[in-house]
Parts: sequence; structure tokens; C-alpha cells
Amino acid sequence: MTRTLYSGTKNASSWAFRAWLALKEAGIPFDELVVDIRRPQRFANLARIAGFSPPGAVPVLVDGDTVIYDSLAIMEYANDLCGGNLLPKDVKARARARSLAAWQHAGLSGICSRISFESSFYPDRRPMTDGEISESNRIFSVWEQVLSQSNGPYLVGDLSLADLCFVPTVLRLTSHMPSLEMWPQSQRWAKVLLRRPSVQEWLAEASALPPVALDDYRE
Ligand SMILES: N[C@@H](CCC(=O)N[C@@H](CS)C(=O)NCC(=O)O)C(=O)O
Repeated sequence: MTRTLYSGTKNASSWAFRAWLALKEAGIPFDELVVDIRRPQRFANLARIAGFSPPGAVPVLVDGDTVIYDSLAIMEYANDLCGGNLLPKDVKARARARSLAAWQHAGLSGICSRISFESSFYPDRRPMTDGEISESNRIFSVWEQVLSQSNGPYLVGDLSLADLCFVPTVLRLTSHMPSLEMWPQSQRWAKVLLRRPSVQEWLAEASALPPVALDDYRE
């Protein structure tokens, strides 16, 4: 049986990044097929995906006769395949991890919407607006409080799906924030998270690609 992840362009697809990370961190072997979601080939490629996956988006994991679409479903599946190692055993800690993952998955209350995943890779990043700095501080204050409760090193203790869900956001924010000094625990967490070999493997490929320019970045 084959297991194939239809993944996305590495400097543009934050959702694919999350699913890919969970499979890697779970130690699950899989083939990767990068679907180019940049224009102009974007629409034809996504139409092909829609032929076997209802949302017509990436990521999609095809595991034998089972099609798993949506990054969070793939992450949960990766966790199941590795015996639940990517979520805490304690019921309340697991609920906390799932709350964080769900918040991210539901759009993170629109925090810094113009600071896209793509913009993390721009060589000439713009300064954040005052509004973006205060939105970032809000999420850093949440991470700081969660890390104080768990004592780290990851959000709910050991590495979990919650940390992996936030990797693209950590990258977006840390690549733009003037300073993280106000958030020492989050700063440490972000550093450890971004240095994981899985994250570094994806980022090495992402950084080698031509940046994907988005119109609303400098508005
Ligand atoms: N909720 C979905 C979102 C997936 C998603 O939006 N993927 C983007 C690429 S990062 C995509 O394929 N978009 C297709 C489109 O915009 O038509 C998930 O978590 O997998």
C-alpha cells in the first residue's frame, strides 16, 4: 500500500507544512508529491486534486484506499499512527493542546492577516504596524502563559500537535517582530521549535525558492 502526501509549495503552503511536520515527527514513511499552488498552474493543479479530494486543496494524504483531507485530520491521523505520542496522555493537557490547535486551525482570530506565511521568506520584510505589534503581543502573551503552566519546553510539556500547528505562525511573527525580549519563555520555545530537524528540512527547501509576492503585504 502506498501513502502519499499531496503537499504544497514550500514557501507558500502553511497548511501543508503542518501536515508534513506531523507525519515527519510521528516517524511515518510517506511519499511526497508537491502540488504547485502558484499561479498560473495553481487552478489546473487544484482541479486535479478536486478529482479525488472534496475540498480541492492541499494537503491531502492518500493512504491506500483512504483519502484524508484537511491538515488537522492528517495531523490527528499521524498522531494515531504513532500511538498517540504527539498529544499528551493526560486528558486535560490533551484538551489544552487541542484547543490551541483548533484556535490556529480556525484562523487564529485573524492575527496579523497581512503578515502571510509567504512573507516570512521575503528578503526585504517591512516593519510591523503598531496594530500588528499589539496583535503579536497578544498571541505571545498566550504562549507565555501556556508555557508557564506546563513548564515547557513545549506548549503542553513534550512536543505535541499544538506546537506543530503553530510553526508557520511562529515563523511569520518572529521574522517580523522587532524584539521578543518581553516574552522569554516563548522566545526559548520558538528557538527550540524552529531548530527541530523536521522544521529545518522544510525551511531549507522553502528558502531556496523564489519568493511568492502577495499584493496586500505593503498596502
Ligand atoms: N483547512 C484546510 C486549508 C487548506 C488550504 O487552504 N490549502 C491551500 C494551500 S495552503 C489551498 O490548497 N488552497 C486552495 C485554494 O485556495 O483554492 C487544511 O487545513 O488543510
